[in-house]
Amino acid sequence: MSSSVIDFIATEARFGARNYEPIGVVLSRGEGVWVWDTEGNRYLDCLSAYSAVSQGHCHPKILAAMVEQARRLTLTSRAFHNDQLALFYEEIAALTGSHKVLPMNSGAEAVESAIKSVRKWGYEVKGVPDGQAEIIVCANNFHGRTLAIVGFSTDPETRAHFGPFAPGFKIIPFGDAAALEQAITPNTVAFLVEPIQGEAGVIIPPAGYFTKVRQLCTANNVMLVLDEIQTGLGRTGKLLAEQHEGIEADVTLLGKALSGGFYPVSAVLSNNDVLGTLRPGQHGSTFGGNPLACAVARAALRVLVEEGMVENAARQGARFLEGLKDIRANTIREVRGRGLMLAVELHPEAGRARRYCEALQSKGILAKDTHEQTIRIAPPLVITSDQVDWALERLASTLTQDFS
Ligand code: IF1
Repeated sequence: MSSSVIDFIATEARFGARNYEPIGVVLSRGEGVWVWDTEGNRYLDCLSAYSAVSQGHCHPKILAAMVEQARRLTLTSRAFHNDQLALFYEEIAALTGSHKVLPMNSGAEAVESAIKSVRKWGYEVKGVPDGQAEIIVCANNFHGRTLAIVGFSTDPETRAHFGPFAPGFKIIPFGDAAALEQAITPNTVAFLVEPIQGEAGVIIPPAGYFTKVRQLCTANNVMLVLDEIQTGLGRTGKLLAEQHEGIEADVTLLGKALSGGFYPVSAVLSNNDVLGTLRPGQHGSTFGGNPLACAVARAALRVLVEEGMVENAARQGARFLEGLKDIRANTIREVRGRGLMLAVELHPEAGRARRYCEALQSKGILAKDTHEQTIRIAPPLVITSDQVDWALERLASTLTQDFS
């Protein structure tokens, strides 16, 4: 390691809150599926900033839209109209088949906004007694880091010593429709769930689960809120993961790839009157819906569609999953994935996943461990067959290494 690398890392450690433990690489440039460190080493990015850079690093068309808009107008606040917001609404509504849009910035803000909206809908439309609204969520969920959200996390690391927490959430197992049926009461306003649990280790629910969930929510007048912040916008090989079961959420949350990684942009989309219950002064955000964010998001959505990234994610995801399944290594317990949201779960005896991620780094691949035993693989959706094969060769040789 050169002194400059040590310097960046040491300075971060000295001044920064130590809420992360990054892999020891300092990145300074990116293009498509590739990133380069300060020493000029190139890596295939198999994390894509947790799926925010789905369109590939520094996509030239998103970059051009951002620069062009930044020169004209960046922020007006919502006290005034701007000439990008209406176009963003129109385009995202048409693409996703939604009726109403609420623009926010981070993913967690979109989740918080959805929680506020479904509660309000519950009181004003469903007729739940004031203060009694219940929202059902799943064990091992990950929806962000704000207080309301960490309050219904089941991960001790995420929750511990951050309380007291907001009441009104009920936790059921993921993938268990009978548990949902039992948990619903007349005061239930929503079921908030990830189509595939990301942080939990890319957990795909049993086939038919979401069809049953949809039926139960409809039958009980409960809003189905799908957190597609990670699974949405092509990551799983469909524009929205809900399409794998042919269902439609009442409320859909998008973030991350909504900006192609240029800028924090998130959105709450609703198919009905949920967002319609918000009146002037009841919710907002200084930066939400600003012209720069809207111009970036419009370009991010446009290239996703125009360049066939969703179809490519399905094709390359299938190739990647096949390739992973073909690796004969006794370190592997299971490989899972849908589209380019993939994971390799290691046997406990194989040692910590982090060691394998560090070994992959030395071979030119950046991937991230989750929960000690799982290596998450989520490259940009622009990856080619040759690049998938290149990654598979390196994964195979790393996974047959013994770190125990
Ligand atoms: C971190 C995981 C990914 C999300 C879903 C909302 C949010 C996220 C389904 C909040 C955010 C992140 C944040 C990142 C780690 C990460 C993650 F490992 F935790 F699960 F992506 F895989 N809903 N996910 O996945 O969005 O407020 O962050 O914009 O470092 O905490 P945000």
